[in-house]
Amino acid sequence: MTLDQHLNDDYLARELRADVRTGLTADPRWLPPKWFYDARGSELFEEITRLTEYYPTRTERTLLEQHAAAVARTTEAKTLVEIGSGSSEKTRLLLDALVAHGTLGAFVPLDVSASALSSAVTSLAEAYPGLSIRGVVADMTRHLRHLPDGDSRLVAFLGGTIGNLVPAERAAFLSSLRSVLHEGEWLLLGADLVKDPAVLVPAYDDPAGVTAAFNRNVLHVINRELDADFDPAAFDHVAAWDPDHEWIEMRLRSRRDQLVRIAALDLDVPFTAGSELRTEISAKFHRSGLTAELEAAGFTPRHWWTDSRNWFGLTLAQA
Ligand code: AVJ
Repeated sequence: MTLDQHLNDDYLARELRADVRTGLTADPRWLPPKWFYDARGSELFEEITRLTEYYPTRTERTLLEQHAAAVARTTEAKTLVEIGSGSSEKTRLLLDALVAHGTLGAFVPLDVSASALSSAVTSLAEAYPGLSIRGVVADMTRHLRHLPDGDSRLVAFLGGTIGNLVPAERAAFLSSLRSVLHEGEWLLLGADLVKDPAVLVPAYDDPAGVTAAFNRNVLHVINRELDADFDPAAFDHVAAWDPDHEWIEMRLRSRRDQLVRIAALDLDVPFTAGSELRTEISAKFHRSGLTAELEAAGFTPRHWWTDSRNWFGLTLAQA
């Protein structure tokens, strides 16, 4: 078992500085969602996946339970690559099916969070002693070229994380993924589907306040890493459905007029009461739109699975 660090501390630090400067001096203000996931943020996300209101994780898990064997039979993959693997908990369903099918030799989880990845790699190495396991700490939007080459690879991109990319980023991501795959290799994509906002909004604004804490965590990250003085309690958590873009937008809304100092950037950021900072989009899809995006990137969708409520979609596409 190994862990490849493509994101050394220096790279991460520079990237965070650049993102915070760009995002907090833009109008409207924004921050990329990947900065949620320090150790605490990854823990809070795991807690979100257990909330009653947050249906995507358990819906996708049920789909994987039902269809992992078909994925194994169809792909006969020798290597499973998981992008944005986090704790790799649902991955066990795929690993079990591929091991049972007798083809799998290697697992390559890739994630931006070294802490989530190293604990996942440790526990998976114990559970699957016959597999070669190689964790890759990398930013999926930039470092796909660091994916180990292989043949018969299946790339799993689950959890609906594709929805955290805006359309142009999605197109770039899917094309660059296609370009590192050989013809005939596979992508298993999990995507959250458009549904009643009365279901969507509580999934991103739970009464227990776990998602609010997850959202505010990015301010703690900036305070710690960039010597800033955000008062996270001075920001309200906002989750809004945008019907035109068909995405959920998470924001932090300033409760009062305040000036935030980001010492490491020598930057002062004024917030007026009610002004907002966008921290995440979580796009929701229709089958037809996903198919079109996959085809535009050079993939051929081969299978589509959804639950009885049509809440979440799993699609298996071939390069
Ligand atoms: C990382 C894509 C699975 O967008 O639903 C959960 C992150 N943000 N609650 C999502 C998230 C707020 C999540 N994914």
